[in-house]
Amino acid sequence: MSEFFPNVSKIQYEGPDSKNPLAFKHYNAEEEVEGKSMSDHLRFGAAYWHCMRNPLADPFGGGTAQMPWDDGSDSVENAQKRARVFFEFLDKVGIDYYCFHDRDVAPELATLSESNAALDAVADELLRLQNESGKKLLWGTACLFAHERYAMGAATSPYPEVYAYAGAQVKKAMEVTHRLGGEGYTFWGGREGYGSLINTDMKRELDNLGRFLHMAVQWKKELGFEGQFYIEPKPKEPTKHQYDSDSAACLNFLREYDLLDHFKLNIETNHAILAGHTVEHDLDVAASAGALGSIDANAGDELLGWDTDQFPTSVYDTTKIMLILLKMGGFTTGGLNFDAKRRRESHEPEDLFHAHVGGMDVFARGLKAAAAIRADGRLDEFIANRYSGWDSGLGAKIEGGDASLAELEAHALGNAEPGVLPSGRQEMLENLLNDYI
Ligand code: XUL
Ligand code: CO
Repeated sequence: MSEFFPNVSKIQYEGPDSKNPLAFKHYNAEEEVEGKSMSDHLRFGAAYWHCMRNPLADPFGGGTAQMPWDDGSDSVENAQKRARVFFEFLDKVGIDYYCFHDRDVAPELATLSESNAALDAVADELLRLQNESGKKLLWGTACLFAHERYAMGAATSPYPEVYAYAGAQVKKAMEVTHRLGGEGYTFWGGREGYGSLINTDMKRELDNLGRFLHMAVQWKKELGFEGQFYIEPKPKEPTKHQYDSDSAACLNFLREYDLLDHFKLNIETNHAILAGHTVEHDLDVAASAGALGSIDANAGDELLGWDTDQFPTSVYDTTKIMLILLKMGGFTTGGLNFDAKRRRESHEPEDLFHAHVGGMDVFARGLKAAAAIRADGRLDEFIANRYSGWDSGLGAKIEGGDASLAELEAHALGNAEPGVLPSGRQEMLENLLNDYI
């Protein structure tokens, strides 16, 4: 069997003292943290689109990525060969899951039937590779944003013919995801939004999006697909306003259209930041609604206000993410999908490994730090204490739903002023966090 990455052997855990750049210093798949292996906690996934299809272009210049295995053609053979390259990468880097769009794995051809046939043929190869390697599909999705027919949206297009094409694509992508044993299916509203309200009937577009997702729920039942549906929030880019702008907007949309039972959220780090939040904010909003499903792990750049899709490198950020995940009890169907690309300068195949190894290690450190903070207990204890007034007396009565404004008034009139409040101790708690990082 030919090797596509002859210079890279299987990445091993060598511990924190290792100087080998292609070794894990912290991610030790089998090591247990809070009674579960690191690989079970983290459930890493690799993004087919960034690893195999991203040429690393930018608005000022074309692609730089070296892909010596790719003949640049739209042939099924080329697509199948890419799948073999990808599985060698997964095996060597030690990532168990992957995610794809229909059009990443297989070419878009002259007609929908031809594209569907190509997708089936590539799915045959993906299934063979999965069976051979034990690798699994975290989620599949349909690319409803690249082709020019989707320039004005897909499920929110002003044009029913486009909407139908998008429906056909989702139907097929779900079928393939099901065939590959996918544990989830993601809807990212690539161009579901607007460039200007001046030419947009927003209410009509949102109603149509609601209908579209109900059709997907119906098809899921007919298929017998038991994977989890996710919506992935993003506030802007490519459109100026995306309807699924953040966790709160998605949850509101799902409630309004009676879809909340069928969907969870797939939160992407840099999307939350583009929405003007921290990632822990959007994760917490989703988790509080019982709807935190999966994570697209990446990072932005503090000085750039767009979706740079960089690999995560901040232990501080991963610690905060892991604190929320551990509190939630961990993933069920979801995982940490590296929706991240190398910089344009990192064009060699080997850079794919450096990027993922770093991302895996930084999440392993975040996991260990978060577990240590939980074991220490002072952070949780502080918060429990801060809100302990709600556990009994007046607080418990209010939380039990038994209080009226008249009773609150009687209480306030009959008691002294709340007085000087205890400190929030933000800096002390930030120091505590840093003690473990
Ligand atoms: C785009 C993005 C997508 C989704 C899947 O910003 O994150 O790649 O994750 O369509
Ligand atoms: Co994403």
